[in-house]
Amino acid sequence: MSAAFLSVYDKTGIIDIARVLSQKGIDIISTGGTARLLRNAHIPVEEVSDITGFPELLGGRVKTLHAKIHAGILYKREQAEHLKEITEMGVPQIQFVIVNFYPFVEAARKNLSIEEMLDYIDIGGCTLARSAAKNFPHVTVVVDPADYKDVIQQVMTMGSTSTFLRKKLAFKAFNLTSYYDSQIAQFFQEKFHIRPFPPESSIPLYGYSSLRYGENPHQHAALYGDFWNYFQQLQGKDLSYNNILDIDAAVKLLSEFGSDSAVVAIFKHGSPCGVGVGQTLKEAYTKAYETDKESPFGAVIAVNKPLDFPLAEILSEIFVEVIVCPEFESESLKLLQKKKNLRLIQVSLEKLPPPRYIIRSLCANSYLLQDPDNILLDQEKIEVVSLRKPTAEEMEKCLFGWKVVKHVRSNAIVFSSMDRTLGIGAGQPSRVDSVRIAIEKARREGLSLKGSAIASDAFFPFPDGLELAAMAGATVAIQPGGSLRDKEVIEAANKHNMAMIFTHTRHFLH
Ligand code: 93A
Repeated sequence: MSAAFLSVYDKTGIIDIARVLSQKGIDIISTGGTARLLRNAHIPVEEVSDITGFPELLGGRVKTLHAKIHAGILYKREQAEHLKEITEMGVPQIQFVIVNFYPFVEAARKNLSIEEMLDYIDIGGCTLARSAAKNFPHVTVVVDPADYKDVIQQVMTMGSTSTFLRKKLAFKAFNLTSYYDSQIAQFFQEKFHIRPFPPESSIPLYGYSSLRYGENPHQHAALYGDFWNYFQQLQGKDLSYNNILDIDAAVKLLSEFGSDSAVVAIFKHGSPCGVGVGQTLKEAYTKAYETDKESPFGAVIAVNKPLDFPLAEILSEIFVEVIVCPEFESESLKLLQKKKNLRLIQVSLEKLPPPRYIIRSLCANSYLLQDPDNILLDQEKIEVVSLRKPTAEEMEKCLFGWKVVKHVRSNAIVFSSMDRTLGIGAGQPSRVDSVRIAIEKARREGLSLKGSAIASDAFFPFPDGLELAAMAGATVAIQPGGSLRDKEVIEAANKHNMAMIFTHTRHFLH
């Protein structure tokens, strides 16, 4: 004989679902208040205490925490041993668990005393939900009255529920119990003035490692997830929070380029200060480094090939914080190991899964979540908007600049040739300032922007930035387009005989 266990605080809709189950010949077992309500609605109910032989104890603190109830939920239907045990012990065969919990979260908003709040911590209900969710191959668990209609519909038509629905409901149950407990933990943390780290109990606690500190020394920090399954540290000080951010940004940039040529990216504060491509790592590094010889002090340097001796020699002479590469050749490792603090990180770029989500935390205990920006340029969609078409070479320069600009903090401007950056302007509230900075840096490094491409992560809102670029020597521009003043910007390009292409894709990076 199959049974349904109903124990709900929020009694919305419970009579309807109980009636359907009962009409289908399923026995209803309930706790005090729920049983009373159903009985008043003329639905036959058995009280849990009649089955367990125990009254509800301690004023209701122990109602359903009984072996007979949990065995009735947890037994494996296909296992002879389990069936034998439950038959011998007179355990009910519970196929449905419909439960919702004492409203701890709502109560926490009411400024009650800790004593009062303890009474809102549901123990038995959560345990029922967890037992039922664990045994989802056989048991349907419903923790949200919004799901009653699906269960009713399936029970009416099939007499039972589909595996698909049971899986979904089991997920919901564990999702709710984990949230519910996280809220209790948070309440205790606040009330007991505990400042553990990590404090966000809503973030899963598996696979995290504490960092020495956060963005600044007075901030606690931790790293979550599978990072250390992919990155291997061979030596050096522990990675800092900021190192990890730069490593992440640098490997994302490298992933744009594949492994045909050697590529070197030098990162500081979340933006590249130079990117170079070459036959050898040394050549690629030189191009990257020459973009901005001032900034790489204390940088993260990421390369896409095994680190060879010629580059290791150069890097051993300057102060960098982290070197990231797929592998260190043994001679390089020997040399670099002399710098004890230098962090050496190995990572297989091809095996590195891209992020599933980008998460940013906000005030008001809120989070922003978005997909990662992993759209690649669709060359079919490129639109030439200037009178003059870009030459094949100019196109190459644009494509290089576009790959880089996506990884520069906004407003982002990159001057480039076909295989290297020539000037980068990052993180300015005004786009024209980013252009000015990129030009100024190129000038400082003695680099000519004549014949260069300018890449802009978002449209030029005014012609001014483009005019400056043209005057500095750029002959081609790549940008998403889409400004109200596109017409004026295109006219400016034409006036300077510049070629310009629109990608119709924006790559803001805030
Ligand atoms: O105090 S409890 O954690 N102890 C229990 O054994 C227990 N079992 C179910 N509270 C328990 N419940 C909760 O009682 C359910 O989660 C539900 O919220 C409530 C339903 O009680 P009643 O049917 O008496 O209104």
